[in-house]
Amino acid sequence: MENSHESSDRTERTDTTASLHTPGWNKEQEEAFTRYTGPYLAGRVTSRHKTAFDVLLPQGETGRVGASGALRRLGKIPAVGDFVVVLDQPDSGTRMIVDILPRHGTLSRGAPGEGGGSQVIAANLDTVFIVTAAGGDFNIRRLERYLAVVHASGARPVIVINKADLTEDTDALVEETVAIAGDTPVVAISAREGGGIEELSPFLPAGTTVALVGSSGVGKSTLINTLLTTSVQETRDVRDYDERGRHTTTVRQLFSLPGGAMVIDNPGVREIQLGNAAAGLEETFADIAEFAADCRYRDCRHDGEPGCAVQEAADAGLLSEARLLSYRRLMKEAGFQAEKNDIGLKRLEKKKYKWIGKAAKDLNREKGR
Ligand SMILES: Nc1nc2c(ncn2[C@@H]2O[C@H](COP(=O)(O)OP(=O)(O)OP(=O)(O)O)[C@@H](O)[C@H]2O)c(=O)[nH]1
Ligand SMILES: [Mg+2]
Ligand SMILES: [Zn+2]
Repeated sequence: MENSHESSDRTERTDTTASLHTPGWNKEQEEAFTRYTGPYLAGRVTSRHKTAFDVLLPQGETGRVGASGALRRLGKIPAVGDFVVVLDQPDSGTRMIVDILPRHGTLSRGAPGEGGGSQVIAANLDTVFIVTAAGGDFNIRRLERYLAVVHASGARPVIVINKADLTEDTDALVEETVAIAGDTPVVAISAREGGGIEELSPFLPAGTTVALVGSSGVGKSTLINTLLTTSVQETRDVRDYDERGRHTTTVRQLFSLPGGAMVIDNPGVREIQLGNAAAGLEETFADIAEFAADCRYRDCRHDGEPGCAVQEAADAGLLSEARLLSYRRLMKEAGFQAEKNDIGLKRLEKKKYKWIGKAAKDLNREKGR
């Protein structure tokens, strides 16, 4: 009896400090949160819906809450993985996100469509599993593109080759991948059968957040189910993809693993847009950057300039021609998107005012405009 009394006492004490123990957050976020005294909770966005967000709250409870008007007026949209400040006033029934705590490891992509700009896919990532599969999906050039995007995010990439059970020669795929991966670890697994899964555990210590990205049908949700040791995410036979071209996972979602790591399942994408990944290209093509140190011109684009050491390396067989082509293509695309993003930003500014709608007009009138 006494024991149970003690433990309920402890639970109560935990209540008041619980907001300081949001799993996965860092010092910077914790510090930013200390500015909030009063009826505020720190939480983490696990899923985003049309107008509301699922937020994991300190007691392990998940609440569906909206974002405050002030936050929306600032154009701040919480993303999955974000640590947020929730105003919680049970008396008045108010519960809403009022702030987004500082982000790190943010995965973005160039927004589709004419607007440009970049979209935050997921925030506060330590690691990103770039998932591909033996068979039709496996493509070195696509992996380079993913590497560029992930390197630009600040999170650490890991290449996961799934469906190892489908091929006799996993080693060859791994070897081919390692050749372009630089320092990025490459792991071959079979998510469905569980083969090689334990090799992922060094990347999943308690408190880390990992996002899974990759084409539709490579087995991201299957891997999450295996890691969760229960089937939470719906998966579907690959043959259905070809016939209907639909994706199984449609909502981005964060899950807590039994070991204390958190994983984010993403809907498969056809081709990831580079967005502002120019910075990530340097790291992805570190071998080219090394050769480039000997180019005659400092701003050499390694595209036919005289005295280009990169071209010389390719001619000498030290660098594959296909990889050089891939580099050029991605560089051009990144440059193009950077331009597009500039235009997009201006448009976004205008759009933002449209969103604010009447409120903005009122505000402008007040300002005497
Ligand atoms: N042979 C084999 N099949 C697998 C493996 N992992 C997943 N699959 C199958 O691949 C199909 C697609 O798996 P999903 O997990 O739904 O793929 P996904 O990447 O989540 O797809 P989206 O949600 O559309 O992005 C399913 O039929 C899985 O059973 C594996 O290791 N080996
Ligand atoms: Mg899925
Ligand atoms: Zn050059």
